[in-house]
Amino acid sequence: MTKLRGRSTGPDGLAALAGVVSAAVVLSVAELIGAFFTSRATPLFALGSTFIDFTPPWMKDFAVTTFGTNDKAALFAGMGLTIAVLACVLGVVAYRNWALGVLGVLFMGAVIVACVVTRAGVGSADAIPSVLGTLAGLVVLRRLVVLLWRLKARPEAPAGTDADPNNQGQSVGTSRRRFFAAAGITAVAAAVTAAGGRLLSAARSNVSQARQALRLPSPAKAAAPVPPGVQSSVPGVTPWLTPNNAFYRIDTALSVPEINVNDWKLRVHGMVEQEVTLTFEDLLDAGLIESHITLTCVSNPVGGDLVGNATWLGLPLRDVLARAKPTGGADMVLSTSVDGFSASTPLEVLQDGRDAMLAIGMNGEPLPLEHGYPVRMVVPGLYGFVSATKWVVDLEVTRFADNKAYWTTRGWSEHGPIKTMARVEVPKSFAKVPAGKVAVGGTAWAQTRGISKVEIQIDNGPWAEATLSAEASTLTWRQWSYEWDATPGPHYIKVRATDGTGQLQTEQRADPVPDGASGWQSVMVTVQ
Ligand SMILES: Nc1nc2c(c(=O)[nH]1)N[C@H]1C(S)=C(S)[C@@H](COP(=O)(O)O)O[C@H]1N2
Ligand SMILES: [Mo]
Repeated sequence: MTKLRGRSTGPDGLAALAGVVSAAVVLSVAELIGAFFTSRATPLFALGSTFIDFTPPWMKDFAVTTFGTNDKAALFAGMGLTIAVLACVLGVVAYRNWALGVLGVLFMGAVIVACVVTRAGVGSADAIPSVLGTLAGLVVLRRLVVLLWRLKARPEAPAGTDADPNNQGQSVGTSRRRFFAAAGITAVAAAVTAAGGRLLSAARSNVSQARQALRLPSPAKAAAPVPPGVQSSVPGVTPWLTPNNAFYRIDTALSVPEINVNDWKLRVHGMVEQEVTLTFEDLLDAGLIESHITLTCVSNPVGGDLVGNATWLGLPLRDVLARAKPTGGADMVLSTSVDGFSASTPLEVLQDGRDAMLAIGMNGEPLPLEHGYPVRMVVPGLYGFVSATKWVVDLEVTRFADNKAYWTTRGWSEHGPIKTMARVEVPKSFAKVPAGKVAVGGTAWAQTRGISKVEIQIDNGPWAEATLSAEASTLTWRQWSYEWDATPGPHYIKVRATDGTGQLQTEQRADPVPDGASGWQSVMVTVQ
């Protein structure tokens, strides 16, 4: 008790607390009012998205390697901490010099509003939640600071006499309690307001229900049947077909865009003879195809799991382009999502006959919201960052010389063909296994080229061929298994693949930046 009531929590400490509580009010009020505006326009989402846009490639790479698909949670945590520190400073400034504090708060409010209104697909009216939130925060800050000034106006208790009932500690204590009560009540109110805002926006959004009610047509051209034996015989190897809820998710969207199918439109323009606009209805009525395609993220490290295999339903992009008729000289299609992400895909790849599509279905369901509902691109053989635009709304036929995509302006490559890769999944790295016959298994991929061989090397022994599982198509990954006669001690299992053209996977180690990781994976296991 003495600690709280004594000089250890000086006025600056309390002022910092006032700052944090006021910041919570800014965010929660904006969150609540934001339920009636574009969901991506509340301060936290807008600040976070802006931060992501300015993330240098090494930091994106670090975030994905360190936090994997939890990178967004990590970003929110980091942002929360930064905001808390800034709020402490602003609280102290406001306590010492109110006018300066107000300026600081208004400046922060302006930064938030700037982040909000510069988001793609966000209108200037979307600034309203942030503006009202900032004003509410200012009112609360004023109230708390006034309480602190009153506290300061009282004569200080003489040192070491806190427990003496006859000194002024009583009234200082009362003021303190009043401050803590006000701060506490406001903090609780802010938490309730924020939770209410989240619930309200969830209730107001009906996109998720609309998705559930949506029935997709069957394809005009069904996918080639999956041959038996695509799954590795080794227990514990990844399922050959990745269930939607286990499919990796990578994107810059902090708040998943919510698009109504009735509002969705795709504009195809640029270097075309005929500008084309497609509605969702148009897609449903067109000749849809279905295809098994393995998607891979360029940020996937050697041995990583940012890769998944699904059955996609969609309209071939070559059909879409045939309607628009690209003019000579065009060599790229810049696809843009509703939230401003963009990808540059070579025009020829979209016309060369591979199953590149505007996908609406994933494993027999409409696309899950976080995988691009209602429409995304899927292009076999290219990393997602140059091809797999989710929530896609715009295709511009253009030239690499004239336009740059989202990640290309941030240090990543312009082109992104998928590199041949093999991965050991069983046993896991650093596993302890009993001596004798050990089942080794995993997956390899080289989309559009296929996998013709996977080899295993134990320690520095000879390379031995693994048994390949059946191949569904060259657009999908291929699993493998190998029986290892393990002797006690520590051992290294190394893996490498050869693609369908006979090209051996490169041993050359490369980081994901700028165009994908490479190298042979090696896992260490202990045989007992
Ligand atoms: N709108 C949008 N689409 C996007 C991205 C993005 O950030 N925004 N990321 C791309 C990247 S880098 C990859 S690897 C794939 C991942 O798709 P998935 O999340 O469905 O697995 O989406 C691509 N499409
Ligand atoms: Mo990616």
